[in-house]
Amino acid sequence: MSRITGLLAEKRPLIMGILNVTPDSFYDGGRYNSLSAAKEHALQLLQQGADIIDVGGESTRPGANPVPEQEELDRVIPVIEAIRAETDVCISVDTSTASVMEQAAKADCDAVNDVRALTRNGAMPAAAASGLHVCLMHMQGQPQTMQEQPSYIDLVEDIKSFFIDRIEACRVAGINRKLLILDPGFGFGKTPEHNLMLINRLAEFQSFGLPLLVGLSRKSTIGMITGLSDARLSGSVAGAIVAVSHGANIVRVHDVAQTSAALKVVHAIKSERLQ
Ligand code: 8Y4
Repeated sequence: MSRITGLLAEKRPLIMGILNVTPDSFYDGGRYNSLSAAKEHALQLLQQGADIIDVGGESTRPGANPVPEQEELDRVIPVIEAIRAETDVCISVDTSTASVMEQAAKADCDAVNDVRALTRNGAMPAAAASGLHVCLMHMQGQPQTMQEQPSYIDLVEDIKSFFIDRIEACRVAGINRKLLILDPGFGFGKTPEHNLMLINRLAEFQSFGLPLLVGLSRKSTIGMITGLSDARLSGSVAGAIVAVSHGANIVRVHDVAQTSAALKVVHAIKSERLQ
């Protein structure tokens, strides 16, 4: 059994801790010190209760520029190798790039987290050959333009149709359905109202019988509600609690310690045990 399948079988919400290795974070992919800083950050996330470390070298913020392939490899692969040399923790690689998926699999990564749902050139066969888990995220449009004019006939039904198409494409490529994870893509080509509806109606995506992942940590919709202050942390934790209550199996977060404590309480209440 894969590490991720084993964790999902525990029937508790899992925490995916975000490890950014972009130049706007502390790690620039070049120097030893920054590699060791990235590794230390990963170990800190693990100690705070992360079940999965999500290593990403491409910024997908609205308006961000594409990253050259070699630069993405240089940022991400040494960090995955360094984490794996220290621990058995689950690692996902936040990438849409085929060669990054291939090299990450060689470095004993566990999952591909692709905001483009394996639509880039070569990504589908690379993910299939890797044998890794795949998170298929929904995005309307492209990162550069996705927030210009988001529009849906029916938000949930449109995203479900997208999942049907991508699950079928994975089947055709030879990816075992048991490896798939679905994510409605909070903040990716959606208005704030769309984002709130996604969390409110998250349980409708349980019809696929696949694990659900949601990432709302520190995103602008949360900030618009709470104000751009410390309150964004509480707002993100509140969102994670509701997402889990509505069926999320994995939450992707920056603030692992706080989210972990909150979700432990949620789980204790649901099971009426202190754990
Ligand atoms: C502050 C910090 C404000 C970060 C916004 C952000 C998701 C994801 C991202 C997600 C999955 C982000 C890579 C956007 N979001 N992967 N990745 N699901 N599966 N923005 O929601 O964190 S990056």
